[in-house]
Amino acid sequence: MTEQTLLIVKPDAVEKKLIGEIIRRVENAGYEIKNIRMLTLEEQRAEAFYKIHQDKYFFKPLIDFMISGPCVPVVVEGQYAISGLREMVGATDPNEAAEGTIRKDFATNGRRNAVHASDSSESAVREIAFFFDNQSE
Ligand code: 3AN
Repeated sequence: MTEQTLLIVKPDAVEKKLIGEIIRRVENAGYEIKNIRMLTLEEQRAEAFYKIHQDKYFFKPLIDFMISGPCVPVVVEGQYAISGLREMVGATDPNEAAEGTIRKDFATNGRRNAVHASDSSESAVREIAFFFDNQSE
């Protein structure tokens, strides 16, 4: 089944000049890049994106990190892209991420963890629309 998912190259990975390397891995795995942009999230937009985590202890530092610099949202398409990208990305904490995953190789810790990838088809639809509908910013 062909699916689309949202990958975000987070501010830490942009700062480390890893945009190309991360996208190369995704393309080498057989996926197609369907859309891409670079932006710096405003605080309220970041809070809206991570609304599901608003009561968690890590919410404020997560938001501060996500607005700290530019990020690169990417629409990725391919067979079972949602679960496939989650597998390529690896566990939230790089210490728990499998060998060869993007977070194992590039994340600093559970917050500065290089990338985001949608965790379900509902999230993918919402997150792609969040960054690529009504693109006036
Ligand atoms: P994932 O991105 O692996 O699906 P989520 O959705 O549970 O992780 O969490 C969203 C983001 O919140 C993570 N990518 C990470 O940046 C941050 N986060 C999650 N758990 C923690 C934690 N225990 N400490 C710090 N930041 C966290």
